[in-house]
Amino acid sequence: IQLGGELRRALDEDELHLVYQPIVSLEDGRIVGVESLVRWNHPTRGLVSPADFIPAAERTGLIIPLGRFVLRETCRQMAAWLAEFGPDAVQKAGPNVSAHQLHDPGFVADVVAALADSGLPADRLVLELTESAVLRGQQVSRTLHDLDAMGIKLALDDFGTGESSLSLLRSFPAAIIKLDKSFVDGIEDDTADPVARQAVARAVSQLAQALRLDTVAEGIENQGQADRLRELGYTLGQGFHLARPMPAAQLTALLAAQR
Ligand code: G
Ligand code: G
Ligand code: MN
Ligand code: NA
Repeated sequence: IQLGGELRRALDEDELHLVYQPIVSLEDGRIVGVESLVRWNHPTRGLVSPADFIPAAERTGLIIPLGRFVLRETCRQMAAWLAEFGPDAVQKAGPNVSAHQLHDPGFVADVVAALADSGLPADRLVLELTESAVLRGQQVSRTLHDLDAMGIKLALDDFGTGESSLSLLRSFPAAIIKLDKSFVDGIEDDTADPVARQAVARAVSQLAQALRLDTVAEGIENQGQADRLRELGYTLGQGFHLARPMPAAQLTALLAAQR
């Protein structure tokens, strides 16, 4: 699909908005954080998935203004929740960040500006990075260390699916590991392959504990998975069983209900 050319218009015409998926305590069900996810409400195609337009945005370079919009909107919304519900309600929020953004020399300045304009404290912002986004280059490494020094939390997304998860942890100032959904699928089912997934999930939680990193198990679709992940050392989870991505107003109502 030829979405690249239309993305510029989408940005200019406010066709993009964010939804927020809660990250939930597996112990008491409370919302402790959120991941922000972009949505494109296209005038004729309807809702277009980011899986379809993020690659086009990366090809055309529009990922830079698009990513800036996502970052600014996430900070603005999170600052509003913080003001309304206080620091214990929803503790952190963050978007996904593309490799192209990390390679953009203006990225750190964009983050600084988004925090300053929203008033959001740096330690409330989580940036979700995939291993492939992080792997290469001195410039990226410098960027990551600058962000870490500001107090921003860096999360390694889709953990376990990359080529060098373990060696990356030595050089990357991560605060959070997000266990990929592929290790969560079927983990509640005690037959041969799920047992291997349990071993991986346990190893990742033990590694994270040793390195003093937080963990989030992703893609939890039923209570059996949530229970099993808790047994394997996970205290935080995300997934359709816990809560779907939702508009800001709906999450505001949930936060009001858990107050
Ligand atoms: O939300 P959904 O499951 O449709 O997301 C599909 C993919 O798009 C996921 O890999 C997700 O990380 C990615 N994605 C969603 N929102 C953003 C965004 O704002 N920026 C980037 N770079 N990726 C995003
Ligand atoms: O790649 P990343 O981890 O950023 O992808 C996040 C996307 O995964 C979210 O945008 C969301 O739409 C999707 N997602 C979240 N929870 C679940 C789940 O339980 N099942 C499935 N299939 N997708 C999920
Ligand atoms: Mn993510
Ligand atoms: Na992920």
